[in-house]
Amino acid sequence: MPSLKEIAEGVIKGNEKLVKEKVQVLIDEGTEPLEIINQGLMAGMNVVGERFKNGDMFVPEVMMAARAMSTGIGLVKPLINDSDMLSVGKVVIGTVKGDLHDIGKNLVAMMVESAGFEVVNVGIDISSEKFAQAIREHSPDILGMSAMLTTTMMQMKETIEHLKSEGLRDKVKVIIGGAPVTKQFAEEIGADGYSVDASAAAELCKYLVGA
Ligand code: B12
Repeated sequence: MPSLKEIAEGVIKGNEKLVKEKVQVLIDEGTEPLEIINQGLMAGMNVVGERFKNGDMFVPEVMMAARAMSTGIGLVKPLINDSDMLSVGKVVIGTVKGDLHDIGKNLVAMMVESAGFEVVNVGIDISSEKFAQAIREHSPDILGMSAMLTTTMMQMKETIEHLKSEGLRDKVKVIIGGAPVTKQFAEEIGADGYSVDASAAAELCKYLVGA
C-alpha cells in the first residue's frame, strides 16, 4: 500500500503518473480524502514552495510538481463535501488586458490553492470590466492581477479605478505581481499588496485574510 509520504515525494519530483496511481490506490483502499490532500499532496507542495523560495527548485520543476498535485487533487476532490474543504478564503486571479503571459500567474494560482484557498483563475487578457464581473460573480476575498509587460501594468491601475467606480473596491483586497511590478508601484496605484513570487503570494494571501 502506498504511503502518503510517497505521494508527497511524487509531487516534489513532479511525477504526475506516480501521483495519479498512488492516489487512486489510496482512494480505493478507503483512505480519507482530506488526509490524501493534506498529508500527501499539499505536504509535497509545501516542500516545493520552500525549495522554490530558497532557489533550490526552478520554474519548470515547480510547474511539474504543481501539475502532479492538481491531478491528484482532481481525483480526490469529487469525494469531498465542499463543507469539508477547509477553504481559507477565495481568490480570483487573472492576467490583465493586453497581456497573454500566464506561466507566473498560473504558478501563483497553484501555490495559493495549495495554501488552502479556493482559486478562480479567470485567465489572460482580462479587462477591468471582466475583473469587476468576476468579483460580482464569485465574491472573492482577494483579487490578484498579473502583468508582465510595462505597457500592460497600467491596466492594474485602471482596474482598481474601475472597481472604485463600480462600488466594488472595498469588497476585495487587491494584490498585484509580475516581472515589471514593484512594491512601490503597488502603493502608488492603491493595491493592498504585492509579492515577488508565488510562495510569497501565498503568504501574502494568508496574511490578508488573517489566516
Ligand atoms: C515566456 C514569455 C513569453 C511567452 C508567454 C507564454 C505564456 N503562456 O505565459 C510568449 C512567447 C507568448 C511571450 C510573448 C510576448 N512577450 Co514575453 N516573456 C516571456 C518570458 C521569457 C518569461 C516569463 C515567465 O513566464 N517567467 C516565469 C514566471 C514563473 O515568472 P513571472 O511571470 O515573473 O511570475 C512570477 C512573479 O512575477 C510573480 N507573479 C506573477 N504574476 C503575479 C500575480 C500576482 C497577483 C502576484 C502576487 C505575483 C505574481 O509570481 C510568479 C511566480 O513566482 C519573459 C522574460 C522574463 N524574464 O520575465 C518575457 C517578457 C515578459 N516578454 C516580453 C515581451 C516584450 C513579449 C512580447 C511583446 C514579444 C513580442 N514582441 O511579441 C509578447 C507579448 C504578448 C502579450 N501580448 O502578452 C518582455 C517584456 C518587456 C517589458 N518590459 O515590457 C519580457 C520581459 C522579455 C524581454 N526581456 O524583453 N512571452
